[in-house]
Order: sequence, then structure tokens, then C-alpha cells
Amino acid sequence: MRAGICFRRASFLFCKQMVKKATIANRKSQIANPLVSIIMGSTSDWETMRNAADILADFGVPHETKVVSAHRTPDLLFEFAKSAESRGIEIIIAGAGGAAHLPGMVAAQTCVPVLGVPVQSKTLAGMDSLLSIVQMPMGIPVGTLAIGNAGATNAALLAVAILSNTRKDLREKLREFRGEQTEAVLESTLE
Ligand code: RP5
Repeated sequence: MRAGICFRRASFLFCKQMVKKATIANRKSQIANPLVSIIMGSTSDWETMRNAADILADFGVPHETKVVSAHRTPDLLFEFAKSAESRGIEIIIAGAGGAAHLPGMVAAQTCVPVLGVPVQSKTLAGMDSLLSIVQMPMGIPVGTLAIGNAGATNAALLAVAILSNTRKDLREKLREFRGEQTEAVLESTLE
């Protein structure tokens, strides 16, 4: 494994998820010029969305994390979406649960691609989030991922894949990640 890049995700399929104590707040100011913005409707979404942040960190992709609520902070949502492109953001990953309007409302106000992550809700197990995010009207797309942790992880991997169209080193890291993942499956044993 290459030093400095720890692709823990390659073996995450076989390990219990590590519980990290980092908070959104202490990650908020990580980087001056982020390429990816990870936003979420509530601090309660962080346990899901941190999976996306961890992947981007593993790949060395500059990113920011923010709470932006479509319903509780509509003015902030407007300001965020309108300024994303001029701030150099190339991809927005937006996670929300329940009446999950955040990804769609952001997509409506920017041409920066939006990847939506349906957060698993308590009452409807995330089906509400999934349908709210995926059923966008024709003309305003949101690339919708799976419900929960898999969706957050895959949103980040998809962001890496998109960014790597023009960044060879990132494409190489992605190939390395895929290779390690394949190896982990091939080497796995059943008790
Ligand atoms: C949504 O409402 C958030 O994305 C979150 O998933 C859900 C519940 O929010 P909290 O009541 O936990 O803040 O806007």
C-alpha cells in the first residue's frame, strides 16, 4: 500500500465501521480552496456524510463540510448555491433525510453537478429521503446514490471518478483503490 494514502475503504467491507470522534465543526475550515463541497441538512446527518468526507480525505481531494438546511436556513442555501461555482467548487455532495429538498433546491440554483445522498430516516428507513431526492423534474438533475452509508461512500467515489477525468494522479489512485478492493474480496475467507 502506498505510503500516505491509506485506502481503508478497500477492506471496509470486512471490518466493523470505526467510530471516529471528529465533528463537523472541527473539519469545517480544513481547506482554503475546496473542489468538493459536502453539505447536509442537519448535524444529525453527519454520521452518514462523514463516510463521504473520509473517502475524499483518503484520496487527498480538497473538500469542505457544511450544514445547510433547505427548510431551516433557506437564505443560506441560496447564498451557498449561488456562490459555489465562483468559489471553485466542482462537485456538490448533498445529503438529507425525510423531506429531503436540499439536493434538488441546490441543483436548481447552480450548474455545478449535485450528487444526492438519501440519509436513512427513522420513520421510513430512508425511502422518503430516496424518493424526495431521486424524483427530480426533467431538466434539473440530481445524481442520486443509495440510501445511507453506501450512498455517502459512493458519492465520494463518484466525485473522485469525475474529477479524475482531468487529473491523472487521481485516476491512478482510483485504480489502486479498485485493485485493493478486488484483492480483499479474492483473499477473503468464510468461517
Ligand atoms: C432533514 O431533516 C435533515 O437532512 C435530517 O436528515 C432530517 C432530520 O433533521 P434533524 O431533526 O435531526 O435536525 O432536513
